[in-house]
Amino acid sequence: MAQTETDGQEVLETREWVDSLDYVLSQGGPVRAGRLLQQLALHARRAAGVNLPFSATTPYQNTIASPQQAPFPGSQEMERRIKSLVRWNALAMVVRANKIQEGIGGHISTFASAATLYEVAFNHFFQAKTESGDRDFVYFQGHAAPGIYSRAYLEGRIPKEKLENFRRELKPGGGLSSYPHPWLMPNFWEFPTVSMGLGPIQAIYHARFIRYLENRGLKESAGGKVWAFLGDGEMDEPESLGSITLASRENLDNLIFVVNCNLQRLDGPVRGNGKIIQELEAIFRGAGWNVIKVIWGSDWDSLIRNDRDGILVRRLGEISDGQYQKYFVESGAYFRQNLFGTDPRLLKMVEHLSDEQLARMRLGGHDPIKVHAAYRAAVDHTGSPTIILAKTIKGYGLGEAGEGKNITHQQKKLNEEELELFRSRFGIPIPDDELHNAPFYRPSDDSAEIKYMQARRQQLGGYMPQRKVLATPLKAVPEAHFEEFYKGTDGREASTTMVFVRLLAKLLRDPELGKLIVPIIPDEARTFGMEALFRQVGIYSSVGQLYEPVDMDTLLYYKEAKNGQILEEGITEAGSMCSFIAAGTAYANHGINTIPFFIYYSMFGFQRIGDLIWAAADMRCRGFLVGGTAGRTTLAGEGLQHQDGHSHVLALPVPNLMAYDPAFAYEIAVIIQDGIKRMYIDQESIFYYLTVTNEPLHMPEMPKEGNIREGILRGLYRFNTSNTPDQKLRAQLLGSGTIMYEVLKAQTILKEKYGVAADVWSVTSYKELYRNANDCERWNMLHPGESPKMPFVTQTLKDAPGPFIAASDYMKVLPESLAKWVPGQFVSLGTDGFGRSESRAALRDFFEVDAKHIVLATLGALAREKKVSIDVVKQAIRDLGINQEKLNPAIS
Ligand SMILES: Cc1ncc(C[n+]2csc(CCOP(=O)(O)OP(=O)(O)O)c2C)c(N)n1
Ligand SMILES: [Mg+2]
Repeated sequence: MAQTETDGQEVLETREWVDSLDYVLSQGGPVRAGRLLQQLALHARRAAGVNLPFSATTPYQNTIASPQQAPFPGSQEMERRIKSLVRWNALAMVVRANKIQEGIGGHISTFASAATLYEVAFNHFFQAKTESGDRDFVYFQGHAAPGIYSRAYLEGRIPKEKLENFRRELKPGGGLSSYPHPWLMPNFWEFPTVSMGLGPIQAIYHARFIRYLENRGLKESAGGKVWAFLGDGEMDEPESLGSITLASRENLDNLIFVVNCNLQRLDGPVRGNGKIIQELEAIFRGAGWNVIKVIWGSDWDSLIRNDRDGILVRRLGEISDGQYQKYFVESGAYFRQNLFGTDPRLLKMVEHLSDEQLARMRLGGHDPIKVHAAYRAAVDHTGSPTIILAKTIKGYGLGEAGEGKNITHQQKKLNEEELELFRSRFGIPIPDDELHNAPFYRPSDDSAEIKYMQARRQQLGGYMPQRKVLATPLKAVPEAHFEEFYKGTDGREASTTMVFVRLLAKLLRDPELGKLIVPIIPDEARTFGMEALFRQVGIYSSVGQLYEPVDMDTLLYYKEAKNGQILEEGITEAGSMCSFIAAGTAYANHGINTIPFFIYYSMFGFQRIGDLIWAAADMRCRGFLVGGTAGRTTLAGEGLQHQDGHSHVLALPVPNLMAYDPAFAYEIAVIIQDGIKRMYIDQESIFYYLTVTNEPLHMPEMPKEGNIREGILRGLYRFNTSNTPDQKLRAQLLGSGTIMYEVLKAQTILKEKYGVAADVWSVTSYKELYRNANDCERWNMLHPGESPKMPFVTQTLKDAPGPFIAASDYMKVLPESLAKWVPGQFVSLGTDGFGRSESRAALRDFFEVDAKHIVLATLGALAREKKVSIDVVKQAIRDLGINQEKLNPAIS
């Protein structure tokens, strides 16, 4: 009894406070009310040590209360009709594709849940071009592609035939790619997002890169936004969350995440036993983002407004996502009983609603008014990035065919009855007898719907998505920058990293080119001897340098500046790669030919962030990836996790990536010079991977004879010829990277001790040679009877006598990929296996790529050709001090 009395008193007391607050609200507005609450909290703490319980979340209701909503500016009815048309054609595209070709796939339910989120943005927010010439960038969720195509069809940008060939890209006339791929649809898609997690992290770094361009004076600040549309399941990817504090730290109010919280992923609920919206709210609020929850549609407004004691919102917050999912598929009666039935006061709140009305209560993400209000608030918000968490139903509108069901993600077929229901629900004028074909439907150009949507897009500057290359080609880069490197180091020793850094410093000083270069480093500048650049061009910081650097009195102090040029990203290869992509695609997105050089520990490149490199390739990204401290035996001491003997193997799969393993300064100069020309003058959609090492070596002068430049670029040239070519015993040694120097030592030993005259070849790119050889073979296969093409590698080596011995600091498979085109016996030495912490000499002995093993391999090959006796080889093992019983490095 006493309990109830206290309860009653509490209720009364609470009411009085709420009434007072209402009064303050009506007189002073929400800002005043917020201040008052803060003062009350402070007072309570001071007076009686009352601490508010920590809460990372706000109650389970919309962040924007209905009175605060921006008014909806368009025609709701017209936009609903347009949205229905987009829905229908998106669905028809997938259903038809799978009727024609069983198993071709496609997704219906992702877009079905996101249609309102997209349509409101298309009609009111996505700026294709503002008056100031700026624009928005949109990362569309990959699986929503059918909806984006469908809209483009209605806009008259994609013909029906192409729609028909969704996922049939090889059909005559072409089709539409399954997901956003700029490589495949270079005039349409800008950002490949379907590998989940890569969209959000790229969006963050893109938004930051825009600020970088603005702060460096390369771009006018004009208020364009970067939007990323994401799945709630996708937020589990580490890349989705891993860089969110960068966005808040950098105050990126040009960035908006829209997470479609349909509570489901592929197999089932995202958080069946929890609440994904609350979880994400806590994470993003904690990280300093502006969080806008769009949970309930307008149907809920009056219920929530009348929930004076907060019992409804409390109850809504108790229910798990798994249970909410159940409500979506259940009847209104179940909903009433299960959700409201726990408290007679709750039941009373909904007694005026029928079961049917209850079942139809819309969620926030399906209500254009709520979605519009959230976007408006996000666009107007300043000082931090915004995330919108919109609650929706996966497969919305599919009814029995999958709405809200666990199977919905994979649903691609609808029977006639299901099609009929969908058609009727969205009011598409297709007669019953045509329904079974799921025909596309587009009203005529002068229909109200098409006119409305065209007018909206016109108002917003044009269609989206649309990919255009805006930059004009660069002018030729002066030869003078490169000349010093052709001369070699004249007896001094230099590592290829030092050479690269010196060349970079020179390019940075070029009056035209210099400003376009974007050096990107994940906390390894000192490792690569690049600290001189700190002072030369500064480290980018959006706030400048707010402290006195501890090394201020040194020459190479850590200089941060608002117009600093280096992107010193900290320890994030993924983030750095995203900066690389942003800078390497600016020629298209921003019309600026920025040239990124991303310099990193080669081991943490392809192996760690290979999928981002793949996305960069898809995006036609340009620039130079520079794998530093590369090579399994060249990086002394670091051991298993650091020594990279396979990045060149992992570079093989990327079709438009040029991969080079240069040995000498002049090779680096030739490659970079040609790279800039091909990418920024000739406008080729390629990018570069270059390995450089930290072993100080004598850099020779570029040989004068032969077509060395062409050889370097195509992958192979003769570095030197044996000076005793009349010798009976001949061999050809192929070297690359620092192992070239072991090859040169082997050449001397072979000559002096074994009377073998060997030529030395520099292989700068096994990948280029492999690609060229395959290209020739393919052509020959397709053109029988015509004079066959000879691969460059065969052509170059065809007159070279003796066996061929290749040695590199990478896996044996790399040279071996050429074996069948090498005109003679071919032996490959490489560094298969786990690295060790050791000295270079010990490592090269262990991996059998040092001079003595090259000598042994050469003698063995000559013995197989019966040119030397086997006893010579046996004796060599003893003379060279080779341990025959040592462990096999490949498996130990
Ligand atoms: C990196 C990656 N892993 C797995 C997939 C396969 N996949 C495609 S969609 C999907 C579920 C997506 O769920 P969610 O992010 O919630 O998007 P929704 O369709 O619900 O909007 C999965 C696992 C993928 N595309 N990318
Ligand atoms: Mg989902």
